[in-house]
Amino acid sequence: MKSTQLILIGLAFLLLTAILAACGGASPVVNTEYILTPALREGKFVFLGVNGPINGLVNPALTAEPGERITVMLVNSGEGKHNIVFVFPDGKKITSDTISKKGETTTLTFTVPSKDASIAYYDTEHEKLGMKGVLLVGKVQTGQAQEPAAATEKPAGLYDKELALAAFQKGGCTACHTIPGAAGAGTIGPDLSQIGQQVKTRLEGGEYTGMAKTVEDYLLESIQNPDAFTAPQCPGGPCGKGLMPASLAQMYSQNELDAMVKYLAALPGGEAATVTETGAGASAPAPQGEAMLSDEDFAWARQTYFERCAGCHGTLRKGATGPALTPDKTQPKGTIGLAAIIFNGTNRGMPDWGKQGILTQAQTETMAKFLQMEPPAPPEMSLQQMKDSWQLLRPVTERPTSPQTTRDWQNYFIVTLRDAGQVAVIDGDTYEIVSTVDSGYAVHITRMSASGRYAYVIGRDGRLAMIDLWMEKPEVVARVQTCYDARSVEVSKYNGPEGDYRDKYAITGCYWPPHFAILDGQTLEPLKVVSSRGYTVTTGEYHPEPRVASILASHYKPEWIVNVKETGQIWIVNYTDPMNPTVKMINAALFLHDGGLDASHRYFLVAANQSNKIAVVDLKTGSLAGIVDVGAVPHPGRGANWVDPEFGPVWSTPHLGEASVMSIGTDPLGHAANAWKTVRETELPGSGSLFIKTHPNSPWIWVDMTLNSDPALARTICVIAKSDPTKVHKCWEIGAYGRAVHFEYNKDGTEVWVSLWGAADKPGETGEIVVYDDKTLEEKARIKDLITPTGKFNVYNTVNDIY
Ligand code: DHE
Repeated sequence: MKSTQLILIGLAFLLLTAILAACGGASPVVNTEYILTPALREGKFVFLGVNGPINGLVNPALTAEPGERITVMLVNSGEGKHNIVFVFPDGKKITSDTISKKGETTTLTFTVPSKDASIAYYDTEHEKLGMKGVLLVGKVQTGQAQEPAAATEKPAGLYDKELALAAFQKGGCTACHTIPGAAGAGTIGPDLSQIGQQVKTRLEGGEYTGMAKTVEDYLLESIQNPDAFTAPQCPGGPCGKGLMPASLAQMYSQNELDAMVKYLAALPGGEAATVTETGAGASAPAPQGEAMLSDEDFAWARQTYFERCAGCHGTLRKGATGPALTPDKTQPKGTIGLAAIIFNGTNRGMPDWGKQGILTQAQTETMAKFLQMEPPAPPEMSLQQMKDSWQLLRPVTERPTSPQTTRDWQNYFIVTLRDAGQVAVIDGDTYEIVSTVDSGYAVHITRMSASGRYAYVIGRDGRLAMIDLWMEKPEVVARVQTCYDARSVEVSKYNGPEGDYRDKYAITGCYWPPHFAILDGQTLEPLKVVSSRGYTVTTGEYHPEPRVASILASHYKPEWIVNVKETGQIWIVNYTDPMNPTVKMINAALFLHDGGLDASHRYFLVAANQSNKIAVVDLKTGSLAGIVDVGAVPHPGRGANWVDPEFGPVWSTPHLGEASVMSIGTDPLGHAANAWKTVRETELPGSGSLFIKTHPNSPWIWVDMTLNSDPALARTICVIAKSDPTKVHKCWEIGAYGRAVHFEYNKDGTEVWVSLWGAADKPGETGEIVVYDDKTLEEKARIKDLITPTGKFNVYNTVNDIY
C-alpha cells in the first residue's frame, strides 16, 4: 500500500510542477496537460493515464481542440526505459527524451494542427508490446483528418467511438451489460450487442411504453431515465425496475451521452466490430481501492465482506454461488459499476444491499473499492484452538434422563432468528415460544441428533451450540467454535449391523478455514479436523479454499456425505473410527452446495449450483449414480420428493437464476428410463428461489422466490399440485413487507410454516412465521415479532429426512 501511495504523492507533486511550469510568464498558454506513466497490464506494457479524465485509463485517447497547445508529461514508474513519440498526419514526429530511472520525467509541449487530425503516439521500444494510443484533434473519422460532418448524419466515427468506449468504462457499464468493443461482459442487464436493431423493432412493435420516438431518443432515455421502460428480458430472468442506477447520467457530459447513444444505435455491427485493443474500450482502470481506502474504511469493508459477501463469493473471493471477485475481475468493472451492483442487486440472486437499507451508497462505494484490492489473508484454526473454545455447560450426568416436558417435543420447530444470533424453540402444536437460545452470529441451520433429543445450531462464525430439547425449557448444554466461517452441521444417524451410532458424533463443515471437524455428539468435544483443500475435478488444479458446503448423514452406513464446493468432490466419510476416518472421494461437478436424500434414502442429490447440475450419489454402493443437467443455479435446500403422475418418483429443485422448478426421476428400478434425468420443468412467475418443500401426505409442492429483485415476488410463494404439475396451481404474497423464505412441515404433515424475513431494525416488520393449512392452503396463524426468522427445522422431520 505504501509504495502505491508514494508513487501517487510523487505524481501529484509532478502534476503541480507541470501546472506551475505551464503557467510561467514566458511560455505560450498551454490549455491541456496530460500525464502518462508506463504500466504493466495483463503482461503487456501500456501507457496509463494519471490525472483528470484519463486517470486510470490504459493507452488513453488524448483529445485537443484544433490549434491548441498541449503538454504531455511521461513519468517513469520504474518499469524500464521509455519515451513518447507523436506522429503528425504529415509524417512529422515529435520525440521526447528517453527516461530510465524511477520517478524521472520527460515533457513535450507542442501545438496540434489547426484542423481535425488523428495523431498516433507510442513508446519507441515498447510500441509492439502495446504502448501506443491516439491524440484526437477536433472531430475525426476513422483516423483521417477531415471536415466535421453534420452530427446527425455522421456514422459513429473514431472520435465518437473512443469517447463512447471511454464513457462506458467510466460508468462501469460492462459490469452489467455486454457491449461489443468494450472491455468486460456483464450478464446482469440486457446484452446490448444488438441493441440498435432491437430498439427499432421494439418501437415498431408496440411493447414499448416510454416517451421516445426514435432509436436515439430511446437510448438516451434508457440512460437518463432507466425505469421509463425496462427491457423484457435480462440474462437471469425478467429485468427489474430500479436495477440500473438513474444517477448514472449525471456523471456524463452531453458529448459523452451523444457518443454512447450513437455507438449503441449502430449495433449490431457499426464501428464497434472494428474496435482494437489499443482503444479506450480495451482500457481497464488502474487498481484504485488501495490508494483510496483509509485504514478505518478498509477494516469496515473487510469485516462487512466477511459477514455479508464471503458466503457466496468466498473468503478469498474466488467465487462459488456468486462470481469470483478477484482484482482482475473487479478492476475492469470500476468503482461505479461495482457499487451499482452492490446497491441494486441482480436477478441472479445477489441481494440489493443498498435498496434494503443495509448499506448506504457511500458504503457500497467503499466496498467497491475494497473489492478492487487484493483479498487480505484470513487466519487458520487448529484443533487445539477448537478445544480451547469448547465449553461443556452441562455434563451428560447432569442432564435429564427422560423428557421433562409434557409438550410433544418431537413437534418442536427450531427457528433461526438470523440477525438476533438466536434460535427460537417453538411448540408446533400451540405456536408458543418455549425457549429463545443464544447461538452463533448470523445463525444458519439446525440439525437434530438421531434420537431428536439434541439440536445442533451452527452460526456463520463457526460457533456451534447444542440444545437439550428434553429440558423443560430447552437450554444450551455445550458450545464450541470449529472455524471462523461455517454453514453446515450434521450428526451420526446410523444404527445397524455395523453398530449404533445414534447421538454419538457431530460434524461441522467450514468455509474458512476450509475443513470439517468431528466432535463428540454428547459433549461437542473436538476430536478431529480434516482439511478439504485439494484439487479440482475438472483440471486437477490445486484450490486453496474449497469450502465444505452441505453435509448429510447416511441411513445406510456409518457415513457422512461431505460436499466440497470448489473442487467438486463428494467425500464419503466413514466415522466408525473418528480419529482415523476414511474418506472416499467421488468426482462430481464444481460448486457443490445444498442437497438432500431421495424418498428411499438410498440416493443423495446435491446441487452443483454454478455448474447448473445435480450430482447423484448411491449411498449403498458409495458411487456416483449420475450427473443431471438442470437450469441456471439450482438451489434445492434439501429438495422435495413426490410421485409425478407421468414419471413416477421424482426429486425437485427450484433455481436462483431462472424461473422454474425441475424434477428428476429417482426410481432406477421402477422407472429406469427416467432415472437421473430431468423429466419435468414447471414454470414459476420469477427466479430467485431458495427453497422447495413437500411431505408424503401433502397434495402440494411449495416453492419461494426469496431473492427475486421484485419485492412483491420476493414475498410471494407458489404451490404446485402433485396431480397437475404442468403449471403452478396458485401464488400469493404472504405479507406486506420482507421476503418469504423456507418451508417446513409439522410432524404429521398437515401444516406448512413459512418465514416472512423482515429487517431487524424495523419494529413491526422484523419478521414472522405464517402457518398454512396444507389441505386448504388457508392461513391458520401468524407467529409475530420474530427477529428475521429464516430456516425452520421440525424435530421429527429433520431426524427422518422428510421432505
Ligand atoms: Fe444457506 C442451507 C450455504 C445464504 C438459509 N446454506 C445451506 C447449506 C449451505 C448453505 C451449504 C446446506 C447445509 C447442509 O445441508 O448441510 N447459505 C449458504 C451460503 O453460502 C449462502 C448462499 C451465503 C451466505 O452468506 O451464507 C447462504 N442461507 C443463506 C441465506 O441468506 C438464508 C436464506 C438465510 C440465512 O440463514 O441467512 C439461508 N441455508 C439456509 C437454510 C438452509 C440452508 C434455511 C437449510 C435448508 C434446509 O431445509 O435444510
